[in-house]
Amino acid sequence: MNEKIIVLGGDGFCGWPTSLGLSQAGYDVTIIDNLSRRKIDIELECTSLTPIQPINKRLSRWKEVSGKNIDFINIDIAQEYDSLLNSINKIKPKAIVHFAEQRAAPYSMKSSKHKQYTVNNNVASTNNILCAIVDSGLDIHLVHLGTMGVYGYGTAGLAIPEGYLPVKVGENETEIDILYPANPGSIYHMTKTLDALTFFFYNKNDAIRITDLHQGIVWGTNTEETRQHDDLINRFDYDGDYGTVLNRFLMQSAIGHPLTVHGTGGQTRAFIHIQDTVNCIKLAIRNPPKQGEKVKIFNQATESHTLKTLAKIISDMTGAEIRYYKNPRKEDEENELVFKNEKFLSLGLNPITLESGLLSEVIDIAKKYQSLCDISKIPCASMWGKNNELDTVGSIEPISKQ
Ligand code: NAD
Ligand code: USQ
Repeated sequence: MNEKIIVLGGDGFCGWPTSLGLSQAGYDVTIIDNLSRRKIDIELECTSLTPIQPINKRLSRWKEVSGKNIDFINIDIAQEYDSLLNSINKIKPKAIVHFAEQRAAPYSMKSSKHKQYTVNNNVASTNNILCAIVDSGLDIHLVHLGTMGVYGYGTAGLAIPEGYLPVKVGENETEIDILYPANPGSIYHMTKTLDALTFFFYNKNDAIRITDLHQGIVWGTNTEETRQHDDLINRFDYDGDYGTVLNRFLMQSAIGHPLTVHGTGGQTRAFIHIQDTVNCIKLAIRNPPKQGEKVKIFNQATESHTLKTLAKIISDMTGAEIRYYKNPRKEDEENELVFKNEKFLSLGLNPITLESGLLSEVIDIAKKYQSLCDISKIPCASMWGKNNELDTVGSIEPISKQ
């Protein structure tokens, strides 16, 4: 019998291609999702640039294309604890992959309601899953999608380790490993740092086997499986709340919009292609922590770049104009970022980098569906504080706070 996996949040940008990738790899996959991301599209009056199909159409097309079945259960895991527990007891999965959180930093900063929703949804979801694993009495490996943003985006002065920082304490300078100090840059990122403490506790108290993947910004749309049929296409967020920077720049270049660099463009961030997200999760599932081992933390990112470098690469490829906008966020206008990622490399990850030619695939997809783009949704209109102001005009010169 195939090993069973539950994918929480399996209808989302990372969860959908991962569910297909795991199904293709021979796992018996069940998606649990409350479709809240589709409801947020309605709230924001914006859709994915790519025409994503309803979940049941996605699944029936996958069955037709691959011959493989994926089950779907609609549960709000932050609010419907009994249904979550019943599903876990019935399915008895080997692993649960947890994508089911509100993941956009700008959306989490939009208003007090959005702050409350993000905290309530994300913190309760993670706690409920862990509670349910304990209640089930089953030995289930939890694989969580965390973020590189838990480390903060100031210049760290060291290569950021994979989760734990060795420090020397006391007169004898005894060396201990502590969780790397949390430094969230948004309410969303704060929920991820709270997740990390929650994992620490359940691992210590209940010996739950947990892998926390500190993922960088995901780019790309298609994977080996989503390419197999138009109805399997992945979502592509381009709006000011959910669109992430590299995919936004690629899409902007495709439709003739200036590339929207915030501030000076000196911010350095970590990146990973969506196919590598899928590959990393397969590797994490195949390499669970041992019984009693502390939470396993991987940095799930393959390269880092400043935003101005990314803009220059895309502008050189496409001739797109680069413009600088007043930064809606409170963040360092420049930072260095060096991180370790040896753990996935040692497990055999062969990273897909910007040089791999896939940048043009994303531009082609954006061109193909450009008629579905609402240009009015491009500006980042969620502000981090009262002193941040909406800038829809931009400048040809970098904008420094000084
Ligand atoms: P997404 O919003 O596209 O997908 C999240 C999915 O979870 C959605 O389908 C949503 O409906 C579901 N969901 C949310 N709350 C739920 C709840 N209470 N009950 C059931 N389902 C719920 O986000 P994504 O881009 O796929 O990100 C997935 C995970 O990966 C997130 O936890 C995010 O923090 C992490 N991550 C994403 C990126 C990125 O660039 N997209 C980078 C690093 C980490
Ligand atoms: N930015 C621009 N122009 C834009 C959009 C963003 O300059 O048009 C800048 C932002 O100011 C920021 C950087 O690009 O400095 C990254 O912003 P982003 O929206 O691409 O990414 P972020 O908010 O960090 O969040 C995304 C995902 C989140 C994940 C995180 C990984 O939405 O779920 O956790 O990437 S990480 O950044 O490593 O923390």
